[in-house]
Amino acid sequence: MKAINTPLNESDQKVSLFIQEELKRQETHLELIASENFASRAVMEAQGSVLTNKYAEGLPKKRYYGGCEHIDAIETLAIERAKKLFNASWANVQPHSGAQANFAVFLSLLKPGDKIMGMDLSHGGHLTHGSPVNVSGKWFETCHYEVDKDTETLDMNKIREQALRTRPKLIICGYSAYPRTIDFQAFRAIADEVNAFLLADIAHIAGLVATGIHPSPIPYCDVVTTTTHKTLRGPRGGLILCRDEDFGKQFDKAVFPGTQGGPLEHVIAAKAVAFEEALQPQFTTYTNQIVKNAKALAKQIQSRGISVVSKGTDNHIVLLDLRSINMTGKVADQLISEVNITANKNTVPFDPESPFVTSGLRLGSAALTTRGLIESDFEEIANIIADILLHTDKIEIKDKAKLRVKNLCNTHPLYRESF
Ligand code: DSN
Repeated sequence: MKAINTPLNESDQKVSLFIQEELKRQETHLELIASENFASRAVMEAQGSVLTNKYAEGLPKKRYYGGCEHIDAIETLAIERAKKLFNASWANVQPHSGAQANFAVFLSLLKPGDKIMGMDLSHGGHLTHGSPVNVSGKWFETCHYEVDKDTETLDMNKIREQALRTRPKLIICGYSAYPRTIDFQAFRAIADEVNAFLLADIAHIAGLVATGIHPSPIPYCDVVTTTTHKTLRGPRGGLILCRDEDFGKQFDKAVFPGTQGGPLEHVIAAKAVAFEEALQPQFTTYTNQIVKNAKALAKQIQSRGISVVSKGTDNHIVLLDLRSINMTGKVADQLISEVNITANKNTVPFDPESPFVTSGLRLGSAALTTRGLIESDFEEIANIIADILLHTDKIEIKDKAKLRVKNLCNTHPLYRESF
């Protein structure tokens, strides 16, 4: 048999084994990382297809290589589905990631030294929104807004005052660890007042936006970026959307040749599949359940005496403030991982700890909702986490927690057939 026809488990047993081990890990652990989800077999099949072989710089019908007729059909389908899903006039489906999507927007709208204003990373913002360690913080002047100390939510009056004082050229809204609804219309009013562009990065809430569970930024923002793999449940990748086609053409150029080379057409095909899945009524049922589950988790964990940032959630994120039980995020992360629950330590607003230690634990409900868990299951998860964090020295509680996790995993199988 020629090497090109040899299946992975014969041609490279090491890689094949590691993939099988990772599948087992995903099946036997409770996945609460707020930015993760489980893509469908159809999405993964498209992503693992022969499309990976094809170079297709440019856009459908405007390529630099021959042989793009099928690629063009696929990318056009992805673009049309993305526009329909988000009610946008224009879409670019080529960004390799959310960070790449944001970088292309910056290239298009800004010059080095211009000022951008985004949420502070430790309050829930993102590295690409002006962090000093990211190109967005190195090439642009930055100023950051924070959440209000008492409510731990956005205070639009304070953000307006800051924008009037600092006069940014670009305002960024949309976050990585903010559990509450974002008022895009209020951001638009501020951007208009200071003559700034407005970017919404909806990487986390894209699935909720697509289904109307969270208000859409499209009518209010100059441009919207997102990833496709979080609540949207597609392949790992990025997407740029806007309502002005002429503006969109600028973003096209900023993606290629501005910041990227050959598009990942196998990923674009998988995005097309995921967008079609998200257009189905069952996906709205799914995203509704995501929020119901997060609310159940937040309520139950608070009833056990563990504080939650902003005292609840409107989306898929529940951010525990562990100062309420004198614990760091680093310790909590370790404790829950010992009973096969996966999440991540995270700063909370006004965190006294470093980003490596933190005072918070970020939980998300999207992935386990895909596995079919409902509110009562999330209450059980809240109780398992509380038992573990409140009784760190009791080995019998830990042993029992592992069994409770195993039971939830067994009763909600992930992929029903092996790969
Ligand atoms: N890493 C993603 C998250 O966890 O929110 C954002 O880039």
